[in-house]
Amino acid sequence: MSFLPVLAPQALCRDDPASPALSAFARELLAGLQTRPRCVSPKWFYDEVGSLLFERITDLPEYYPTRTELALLDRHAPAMAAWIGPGAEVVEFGAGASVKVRTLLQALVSPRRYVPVDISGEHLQLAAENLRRAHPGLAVLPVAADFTRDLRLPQAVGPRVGFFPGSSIGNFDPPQAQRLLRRMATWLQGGGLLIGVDLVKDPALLHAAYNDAQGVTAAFNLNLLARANRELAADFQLGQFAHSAFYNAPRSRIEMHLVSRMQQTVQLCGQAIDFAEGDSVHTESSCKYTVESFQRLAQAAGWTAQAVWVDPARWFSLHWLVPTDGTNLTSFNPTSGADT
Ligand code: AVI
Repeated sequence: MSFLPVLAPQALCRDDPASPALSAFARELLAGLQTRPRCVSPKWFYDEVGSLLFERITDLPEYYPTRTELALLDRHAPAMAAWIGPGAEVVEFGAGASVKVRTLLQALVSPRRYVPVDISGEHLQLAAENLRRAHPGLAVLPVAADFTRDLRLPQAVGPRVGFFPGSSIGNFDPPQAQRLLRRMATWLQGGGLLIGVDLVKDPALLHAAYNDAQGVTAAFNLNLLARANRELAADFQLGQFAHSAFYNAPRSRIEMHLVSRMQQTVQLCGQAIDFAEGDSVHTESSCKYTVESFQRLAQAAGWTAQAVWVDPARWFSLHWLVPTDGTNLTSFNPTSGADT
């Protein structure tokens, strides 16, 4: 189901929150609920249930990013492939079901290998098998890893190109995003990066995208608490928390929160966590950029924008970035710089 070891809940939840026996999820959730303002990383949304809920979000009429980005890929994949060049090794960060990369792989000239990286190992193996069937000649080497922490990639077999679609970069605040982009430059060994970035737009459209009529986004947000109940034997009453998503204009970001509907105490890993009515847990930020503000961020992280593709409504963008220092794909050396 997830990357967590299969252990009884009590083994994951000893009384001491610093205990190494606590799962990473338990440790981070406890720490996030004990700090002020309360805050938990959105990466914990994506257990099996959360990943399925996210797939449903991408099909919602209000959630424009996925279909807009797919349309951009469909339309401009040949131009993207021309920038990337032949014989590339494509490393996808947070690959999930590896859907978007298919259009890109089809357009690329003789891609050498596809390396999907994802936190969820099981999801990854399944997606890799599907992709091998769709591209019989392509080597597919999945890497199960939390790239927000560390990443060890196999030795490169061709010029490395990063693919980071979906505007997942928006789920990091700008300083974190800058750090992540810097680390990607190291992992890509002088290769380029094709990255999807959601754009600033009418707040009403943004509000609708994160407050859909069917309540799928609310279920996705609340699944964080449901996951704690399933995996950590916590006793969150889901009906006692409300999904809240709003556009924070000064920070150009959608914020998602879980808000306590009443005063209550929740048991989590031997700790009693108190909530007053209206107390909120910040579960996700989704930062929106202009083309220029994203290019500035990328530049501060050592990347230069060489090309950008934007849909006619200017809702979403895909950027082709190369390292500013000039060591890009043409200087690829297959014997240097591999991590393993
Ligand atoms: C994965 N990420 C880019 C999505 C977003 O839009 O920030 C996650 C999401 N959260 C609510 N709906 C979708």
